[in-house]
Amino acid sequence: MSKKIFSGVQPTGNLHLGNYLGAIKNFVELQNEKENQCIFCVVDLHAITVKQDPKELKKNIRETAATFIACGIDPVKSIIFNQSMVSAHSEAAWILSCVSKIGWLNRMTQFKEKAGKDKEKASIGLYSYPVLMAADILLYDATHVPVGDDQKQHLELCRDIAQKFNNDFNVMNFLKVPEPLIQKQFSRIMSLKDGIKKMSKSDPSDLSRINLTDNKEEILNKIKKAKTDPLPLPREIKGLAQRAEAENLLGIYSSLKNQNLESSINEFNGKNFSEFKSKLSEILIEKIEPISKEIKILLDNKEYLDTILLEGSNKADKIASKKIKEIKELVGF
Ligand code: AQP
Repeated sequence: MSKKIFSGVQPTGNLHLGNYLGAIKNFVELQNEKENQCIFCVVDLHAITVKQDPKELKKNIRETAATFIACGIDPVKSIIFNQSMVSAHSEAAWILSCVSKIGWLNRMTQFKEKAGKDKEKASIGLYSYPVLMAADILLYDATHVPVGDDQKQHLELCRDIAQKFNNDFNVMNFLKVPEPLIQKQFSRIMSLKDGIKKMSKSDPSDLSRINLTDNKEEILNKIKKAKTDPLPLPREIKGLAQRAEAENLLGIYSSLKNQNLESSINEFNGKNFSEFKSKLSEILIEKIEPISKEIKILLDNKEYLDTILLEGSNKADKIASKKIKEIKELVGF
């Protein structure tokens, strides 16, 4: 059955291995299933929910588009665009925020994590971020949304918002209730420095993540310095209990190799970390270095990237402006 796929990535800096294994790798697989219609968005409106330097933001928008393409998203098969170019996203976000309940948003754990201790100083945009995300998805009648595990709660909220809008305006199935597509395994890649913290662009330590722009030397250095524990690798899965770093590194290895955790455990059966780390670096270099080289080539061709984004935005706008018109009609505008 054909799926309508929508997903987005924030242009908030270097994309990393977590974005790749948790989301973009899956985008490419979905795109390559013949029947699917895919839309991948550089969510720049989401990016400004925390302060951005305008020059950096512009650079990061192109870099995110370049990363999509370098990872295998084909702008001919899929729509690649940036959110701020399609005004329906902002309009739909406002209308949907008037349908959403404060109590629902109060439960969002990502806001709590990102706002930190001083919630009063966080922007209203950061708080209502999931409503904008719902607008993104619902404008395109997306049936499936591939995301990392950290976005699961936002997807559930999107489903609630769609259902409430349909009920409030008495239009069964007008906003399509989307299904999350979250990989069963390795859907949350953790920091290389702390196995219980998510790998993230905003972590101040560059050693905490493998960037998709890292070269061979950087990958080798980061894996060499990645946190481990004093024990050898386990001989069975249950030996990973309370060993977050070992589990994360074995997860990364398995995901890159497209094999399950058990196969990786059997492969390194009780060996020490140094042997495993050299194999892990090898597969990382094999998979990430070509992406990193391609990103650099694409970034030298800004005009090409701008054309892809412009053409993608025109295609997205055709779909989204039709839907927002219908939404406005239902609301009574
Ligand atoms: N560590 C991760 N493991 C698995 N998936 C991840 N994703 C992000 N980090 C991981 C998935 O990547 C997609 C795009 O994410 P995003 O950049 O839009 O937002 P984010 O989740 O807030 O990513 P970061 O790196 O943590 O950004 P900052 O530091 O700027 O907040 C999503 O599908 C996400 O699930």
